[in-house]
Amino acid sequence: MTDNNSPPGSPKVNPDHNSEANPLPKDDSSLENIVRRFQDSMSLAKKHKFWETQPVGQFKDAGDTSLPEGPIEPPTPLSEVKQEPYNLPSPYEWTTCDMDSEETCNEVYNLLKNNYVEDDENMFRFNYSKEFLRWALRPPGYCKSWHIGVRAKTSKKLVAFITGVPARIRVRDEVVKMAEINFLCVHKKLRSKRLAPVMIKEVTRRVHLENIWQAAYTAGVVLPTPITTCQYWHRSLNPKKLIDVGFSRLGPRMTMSRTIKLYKLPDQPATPGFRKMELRDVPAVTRLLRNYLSQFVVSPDFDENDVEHWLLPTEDVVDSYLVESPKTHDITDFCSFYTLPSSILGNQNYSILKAAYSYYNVSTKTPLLQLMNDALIVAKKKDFDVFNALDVMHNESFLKELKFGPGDGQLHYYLYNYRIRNALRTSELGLVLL
Ligand code: MYA
Repeated sequence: MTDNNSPPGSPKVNPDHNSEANPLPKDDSSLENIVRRFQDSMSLAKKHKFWETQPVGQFKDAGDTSLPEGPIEPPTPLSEVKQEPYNLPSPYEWTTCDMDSEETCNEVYNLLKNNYVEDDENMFRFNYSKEFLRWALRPPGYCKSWHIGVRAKTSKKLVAFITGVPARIRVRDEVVKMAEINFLCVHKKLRSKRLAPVMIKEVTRRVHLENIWQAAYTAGVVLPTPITTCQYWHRSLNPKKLIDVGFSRLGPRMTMSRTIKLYKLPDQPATPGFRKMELRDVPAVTRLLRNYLSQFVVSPDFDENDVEHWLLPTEDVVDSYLVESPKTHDITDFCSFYTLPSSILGNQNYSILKAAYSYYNVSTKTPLLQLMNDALIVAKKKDFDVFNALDVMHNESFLKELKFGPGDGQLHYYLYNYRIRNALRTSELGLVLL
């Protein structure tokens, strides 16, 4: 299994590491093919020893529209939730990571910096900043007990991590209290020892203790069963560096100077009234965003507190801009991106790739294409090397035209203990996880 979650990745062809998704050969009636199908199905059946035991959509049920949408298992009485933590292998112990502590935050930062998600070719690794981690892990109503670490008992070294934060997620007409699970990481030297299932069970237990029974998460690996599979697209802002570090390649019949010219952007945003979001804008942005997100099948149910936390600009973490009509002073459009650098592994000249990730964007008056071009312009001015976006919401409408190229990163979205009858189109998804 590769460790790829989503890209730090480079926009190259994706090596096929997902045989599960391969279609059957056209003529499937020969004995050879029947035997192969049987073997495949046996290996598939054995494939997910842990996930088979969990209340998630199972591969065998895919396409069975007779199964109802909604919770797969009912909640159990809180008194029946296991009160003690799960057992870890004896050299390890649980720790709750207090992200307010500078020391703990440093330990988490270093564990992830050295062991978290890499692209398939191990050229880049996510390098979430400490400020970003504090922001991502302390939204309104967060639970410290959901920031779970594993230490080696003797050295006290932090060797694994998993987190949850609370969120209200709307699925069609239902707003469901969920945990968003992220930052699952096991030290490279402790891989393939089945630590991850114990960590997932432990975070599940702690979420249950708060009377929450559903979760949302993303991963670069195929597990039972994605609600949708998105693709990352990349827009070069600093093409020379991207080519130098192997993130992208010079196109056929292209020179470096033609490439630089191709990706050049104006110095200033084009839209009159385009400005940075401020605290006073929270009510208007919340209205705009709630109204916009209501059209998607799955989206967060943001209130003003959430918008203040998740979207008010925070230096080097999240940037948000809006369009205030110069005439009416109405807030008509909004765009945002978060900052997630990647370490560049083994390059002589560069150690960090500065990437912006498209977050939530809403257009009512300014065409989305123009709004996103303005987002690219401000990202370029802030010295980002690349602007990444998933093909969620209405993003497909601007990707090609604004010179984004498809990447090799696929991102699968999952719900825990909540069945969706059919997989969604990516454009039906209104949720971006960090
Ligand atoms: S996605 C980011 C994941 N992190 C990385 O990719 C960083 C680099 N990799 C690692 O640190 C390790 O390889 C990890 C696995 C820790 C990923 N999500 O311990 P193992 C299953 C879910 O021997 P290791 C993110 O953070 C695998 O299929 N399951 O493996 C969201 C197998 O199970 P099965 C995963 O490689 C996380 C088992 O683990 C993932 O040493 C959402 C093998 O365990 C994955 N990304 O460690 C978590 N990768 O046999 C789920 C492997 O059945 C949350 N596995 O196939 C669910 C909701 C919980 C809350 C519910 C509340 C109600």
